[in-house]
Amino acid sequence: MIAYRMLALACLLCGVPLGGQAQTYEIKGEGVRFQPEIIHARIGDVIAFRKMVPHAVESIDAMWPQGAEGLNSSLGADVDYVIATEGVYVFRCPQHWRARMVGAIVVDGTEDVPGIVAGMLENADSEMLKPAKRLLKRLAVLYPRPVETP
Ligand SMILES: [Cu+2]
Repeated sequence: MIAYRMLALACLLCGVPLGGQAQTYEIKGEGVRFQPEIIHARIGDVIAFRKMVPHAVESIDAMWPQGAEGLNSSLGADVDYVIATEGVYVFRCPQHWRARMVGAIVVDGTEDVPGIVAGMLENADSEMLKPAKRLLKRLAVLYPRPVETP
């Protein structure tokens, strides 16, 4: 019983819901794309970037949940990232940014994903963030904004 309580406390502290098994999701570098490009995950899940030669992963600051640890891997290196915060995470390969090599993680339970994605799309009008637009449009289709009734 005490052990169970300790476990429950540990799970509370690390944000993993008790009874929920943390999953590992693999994202591979394929050509100049992340495969898959969009992943749905839960807090506590691990995103495992594999087959990263000749790629790298870098969080896009303007499209990353506030307070979440950034991501910045070395060229060609595998990297594991543990999801600790709700939100929508958009990352890129700096080597193939111009080729629009971008990916996203959407965390279950995130409030107003359509609103977040719409905000990111507006941001992506700037010349600097334009390469993210293709992926954000895919996200906007997956998470449409509710139709407003007059
Ligand atoms: Cu790349």
